[in-house]
Amino acid sequence: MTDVERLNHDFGRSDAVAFAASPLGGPVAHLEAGGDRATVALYGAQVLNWEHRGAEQLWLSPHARLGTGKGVRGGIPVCWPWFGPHDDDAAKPAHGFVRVRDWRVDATASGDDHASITLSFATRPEMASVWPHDAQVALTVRLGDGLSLRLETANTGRDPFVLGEALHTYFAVTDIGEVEITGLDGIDYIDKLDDNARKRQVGPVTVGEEVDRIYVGETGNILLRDGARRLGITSAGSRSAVVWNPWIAKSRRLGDMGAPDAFRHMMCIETANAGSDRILLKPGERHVLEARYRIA
Ligand code: TA6
Repeated sequence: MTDVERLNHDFGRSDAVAFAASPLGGPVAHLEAGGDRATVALYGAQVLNWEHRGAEQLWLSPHARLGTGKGVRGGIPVCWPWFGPHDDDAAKPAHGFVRVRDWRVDATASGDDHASITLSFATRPEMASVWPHDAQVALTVRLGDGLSLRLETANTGRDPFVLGEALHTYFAVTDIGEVEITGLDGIDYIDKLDDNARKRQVGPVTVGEEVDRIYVGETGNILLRDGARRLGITSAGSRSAVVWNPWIAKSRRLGDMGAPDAFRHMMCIETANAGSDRILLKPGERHVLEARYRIA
């Protein structure tokens, strides 16, 4: 029995949850509920696609490949157990290491109006050089009345650790010039492009240059407006949200964005525990980060 056959035998749920070998180079789960579809890679537990009423809601690089040991650009990367560059060691991968590891399928579920999958990753002693703590992280992706993600961390060790994390979501947009992000008015943010200066958001966020900001405060109810499209982003277990668009020069430096104007068709709005919103987790404690996306 192949890995995919075994996954379908153990966790498949007719059309609601079906595993397949992705042309991107690894096993994926295809979720279907109420006419909506989503694809979740076991590599990095990364949502790659989310289709609502036939329209793709997420942006994915044309260079996306699974299992390469590099992060997949696009969809919803899981940044864990740190967000951004490592505090002390620049040689360690940005956004933690679980987005470049294979996760285990723990469960699937389905009903008339939903389909879900739960994947998990547990640290092992041989990873101590990368991160010297014992922990388990589980992601549940639920398709139905939108797309929901629940990221639960358990400190299974004997020492406390500080957890940084994010659901680093790349939303597809018609054109960045049409984008307006509301729900952050009056919230302070760290401007990563201005020496981490602390600033206050006035009115909606619009994008006409590279933007890389960590908003900290009441960030639980955000609306992405893309022309006539309204996409609601609600969250729990988080008081920080990252807003990022690489624009022209950074896109060129990244090298895996695809077309030169690809930056005009994506907008990252990330539900996080980042900056001053990182979480101290003591032995035995758990933390849940949740995000829900709904087309208004
Ligand atoms: O979340 C914004 C950010 O931290 C940007 O600074 C940029 O580096 C982006 O993440 C992409 O990071 P990645 O490691 O996926 O290339």
